[in-house]
Amino acid sequence: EYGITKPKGSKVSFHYNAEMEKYHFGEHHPMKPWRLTLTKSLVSAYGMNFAMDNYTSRAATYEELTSFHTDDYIDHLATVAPQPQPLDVENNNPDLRFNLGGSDCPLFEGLYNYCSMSAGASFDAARKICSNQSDIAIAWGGGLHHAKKAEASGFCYINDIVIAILQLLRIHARVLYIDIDVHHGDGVEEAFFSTDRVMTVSFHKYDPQYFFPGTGALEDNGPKSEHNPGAHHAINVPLNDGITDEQYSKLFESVISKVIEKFRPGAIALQCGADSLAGDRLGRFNLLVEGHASCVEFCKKLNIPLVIFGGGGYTPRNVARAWAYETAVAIGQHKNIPTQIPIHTVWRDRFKNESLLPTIHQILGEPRQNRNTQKRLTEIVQHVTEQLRFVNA
Ligand code: ZLV
Ligand code: CA
Ligand code: ZN
Repeated sequence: EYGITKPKGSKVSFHYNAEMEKYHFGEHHPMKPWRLTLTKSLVSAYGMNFAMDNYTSRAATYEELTSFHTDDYIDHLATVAPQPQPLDVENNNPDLRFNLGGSDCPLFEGLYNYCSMSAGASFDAARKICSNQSDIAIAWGGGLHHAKKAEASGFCYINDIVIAILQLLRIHARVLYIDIDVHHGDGVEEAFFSTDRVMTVSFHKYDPQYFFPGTGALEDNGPKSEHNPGAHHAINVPLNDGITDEQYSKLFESVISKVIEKFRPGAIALQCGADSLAGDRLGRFNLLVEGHASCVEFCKKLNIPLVIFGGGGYTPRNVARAWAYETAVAIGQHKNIPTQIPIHTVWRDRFKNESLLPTIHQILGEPRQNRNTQKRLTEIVQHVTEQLRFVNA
């Protein structure tokens, strides 16, 4: 279909397991695992699988999960029984162990299997990069950046990204982590806080009082002690509501090109949370699919081994559009595919006559007022440049 063939360029692998779709966080919870079904079906409808190596990912093993998490947390996660939702929406129920069972991280049927599936795909993706069998490895079911060593947080139970980066570090001296989810990538930042082998860069909406998780200020760049190797290795790009494609992609390119020049990573881990798109149920930005995907395009052009993860994204049809288009970017076909979504059974009713690349007026959900000034964005680039003066790779 559409003349998609094996590319001469990058070798791309796609890591996916349809089992993840069947789990539910609860009726009113914004995280909908079936957005992965929509993504997969759009990718297939365009025939993109013919240009990739497709793997049915497996569940991560106990050993893989405990490469980052503590044994007692994983033991608890594996055995804890689902329970009715507590009424306490403020999430300060004193009975919560490991922050499980509140409204952000509910206990649901099959939770352990869901988490280990997500981590399994990301782990496999990283291994394909390590063995040089892929140049780009895609795991849309991963990207759960808030999970801590012994704690669930913000819809994330297992930090598949940290587990994948630990694999990349077996082969590569330095790994760059980039996070374009609208939320701060706090779990990944914290996990590699004390090492100079991982640099983390998160772009996010920042409002310490009112926007989750409240961390990730411009001045937070790792341990304050100069004797700690992790100092200056956390980069944060705090943004306000309504940032546009043009501002965001320019900012992304200037920050990331400076980071690459200084840090010279052997591999890149890119979290592509789609809640930074316009109209997202939880997000605040005005990005279109093109602006979001320009980050993937930029990373691909660097010709550095790349693992791509999913993450947030709460308006499922927009999530599927972005991740399908970014899969096309990975295989180098985004300029060739028709923007009219192909008629395909799962999509027939949902997407008929809709574009893969909706404008700000067509995208589902309302755009926000842009509260990002050029002055502030320039200050951000300046601060990042100054931090990088301390980095020697
Ligand atoms: O996209 O939640 O604001 C990666 C990711 O980055 C909070 N949680 C917590 C902190 C105190 N609150 C209140 C708890 C609310 C629990 C229910 C919702 C239910 C319906 C609609 C929205 C939410 C919600 N929860 C919106 N924002 C939150 C955040 C967590 C955001 C996690 C983002 C995860 C996958
Ligand atoms: Ca982010
Ligand atoms: Zn998010």
